[in-house]
Amino acid sequence: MLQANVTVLQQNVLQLQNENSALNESYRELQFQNEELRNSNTELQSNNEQLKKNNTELQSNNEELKKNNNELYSNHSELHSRYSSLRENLTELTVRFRALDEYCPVINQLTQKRKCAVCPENWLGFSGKCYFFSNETMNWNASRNKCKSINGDLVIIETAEEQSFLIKTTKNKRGAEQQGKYWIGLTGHVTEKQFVWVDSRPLDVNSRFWAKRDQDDKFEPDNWTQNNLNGEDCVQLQVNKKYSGWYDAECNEHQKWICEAKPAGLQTEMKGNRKIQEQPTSDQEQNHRAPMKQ
Ligand SMILES: [Ca+2]
Ligand SMILES: [Ca+2]
Repeated sequence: MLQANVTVLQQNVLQLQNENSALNESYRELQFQNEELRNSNTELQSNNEQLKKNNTELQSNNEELKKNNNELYSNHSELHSRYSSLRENLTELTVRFRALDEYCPVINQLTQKRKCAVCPENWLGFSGKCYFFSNETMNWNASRNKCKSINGDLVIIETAEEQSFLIKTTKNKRGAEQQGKYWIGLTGHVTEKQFVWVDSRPLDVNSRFWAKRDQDDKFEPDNWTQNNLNGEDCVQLQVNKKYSGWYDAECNEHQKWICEAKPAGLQTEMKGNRKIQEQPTSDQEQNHRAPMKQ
């Protein structure tokens, strides 16, 4: 009996020993897990600190951006208002610069030196030259002599701009129904084939503005011989209802005339804001060119 109890006790002790071992094992395992959790916790705390720091930084950045945005918006408004004001200045300067070029053209491209034109009373200034439009009528020779007597000569037309200015001015001068006809400084006296300006230069083929006739849409010059067998040796600028430009005509016709002269030189800076007439626009009807009749 005693022996049997000892055996049972021994078995119990063995079992308890096994259980103790298992518990020890579990304890070690729990200690290990506990250690791991502590580490994780430390790490999470550190991450949390970092996130808090980042959040503070982002908030501060956000404030800064808001400030910058407001500043940019205010700069934009200011720039927009300055831009509008500059545009206004540009428009005004463009008008004034046109006047400057017309009355005081650049005479030296290198130094940009300008010379201002001063035209006599009743003469018009354009691009550094002075122009006189007569009200009387005379033949071509007498007209030329009149121009020479006032230190000029019949007009020599060199550019499309000059042609446009003359057309525009004669259009403004003529009555509603009246044709405008003006002698200019071009003749075909020497030979009909070669027109020559009053300064003896031949007509530049790139700068000629012969008219297209209103009645038959054909171009001048035609050296019309029906009225005079000598034909037509003198040239006039005509402003018609449809087309305007140069016509060859009989030199003995009595017509108005246009003189051109150099202005009195005055080297000065332009002062004030002189209001001037607008530059003539390029008007197609003023620029018809025809090959010369050979
Ligand atoms: Ca000229
Ligand atoms: Ca003719």
